[in-house]
Amino acid sequence: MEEYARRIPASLRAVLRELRESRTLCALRVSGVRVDPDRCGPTPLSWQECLDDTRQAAEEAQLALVASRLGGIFAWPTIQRGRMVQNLVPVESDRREQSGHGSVALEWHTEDGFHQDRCRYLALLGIRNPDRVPTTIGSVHDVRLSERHRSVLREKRFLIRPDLEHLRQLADYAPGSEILRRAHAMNEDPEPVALFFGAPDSPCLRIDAPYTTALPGDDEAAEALAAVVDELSGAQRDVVVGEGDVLIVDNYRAVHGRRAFQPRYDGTDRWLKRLSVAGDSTVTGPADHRSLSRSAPGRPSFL
Ligand SMILES: O=C(O)CCC(=O)C(=O)O
Ligand SMILES: [Fe+2]
Repeated sequence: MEEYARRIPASLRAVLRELRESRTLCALRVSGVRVDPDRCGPTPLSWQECLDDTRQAAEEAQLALVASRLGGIFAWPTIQRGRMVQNLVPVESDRREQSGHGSVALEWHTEDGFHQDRCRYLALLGIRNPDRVPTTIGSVHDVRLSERHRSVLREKRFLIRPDLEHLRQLADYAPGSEILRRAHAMNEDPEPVALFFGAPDSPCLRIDAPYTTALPGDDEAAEALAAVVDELSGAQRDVVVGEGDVLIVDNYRAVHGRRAFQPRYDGTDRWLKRLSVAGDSTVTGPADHRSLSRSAPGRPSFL
């Protein structure tokens, strides 16, 4: 991998370094990845259909190479059977779901916001996107909040429940397992967390709009949550991930989502590849819980 990583153009290595080192940049779109849509085949009708499909290996390798400049790439055993590069395609039976397979508006979120070990960066590659359906992005730097709200957001007065996609895929894949029991516990009895963390003058955030609440009875936290939700909603911008585009989102500094669209389910729909990159734990401080593991290079999967 190192040998191939060195062949990434110097100009691209430089902007990736800038993203890694910057305290204000929150996303980057790179164009010109070589995608051959004919070789890739028609857009699959489900993620299961392409679990073992190798026709997009060249595209996936390019995505992995670019992403690996930012940190260690990893996958969740709970998502798409632990596939390192996941397929995001509209699925007819999921059209109303808040997931990469729905086609209603996907509300903004930090990826896997509920989890301590969520990714630092999320990388998306466009295989095809003929209707130019936008991904949405909102930066924490664009939110204006009172000092009071900022300090409340730094306290462990919020709950973020796991998104249903983790629970659903795990229930299908490992019914009755210990990990499923723990995932349910995170849903039923989540640990209170802070939504803002990191340097006070350049905060990081974790939040997942549909799954985040203030602690019951904590009106001040509820008010701060409503304020940040409002500001992030106002800060959203559209970014189209077209064929051969890679979008990298700093999952500590930005939220993302997707506009609603009209799928056709005929092999011509929007098709993105997704990869997660692990972060530098010094930004968040030591982990205080690790109840749902992920598989990472060099780290055995818990399943
Ligand atoms: O489809 C997109 O543009 C984003 C999907 C997304 O948020 C995700 O899969 O995590
Ligand atoms: Fe997402």
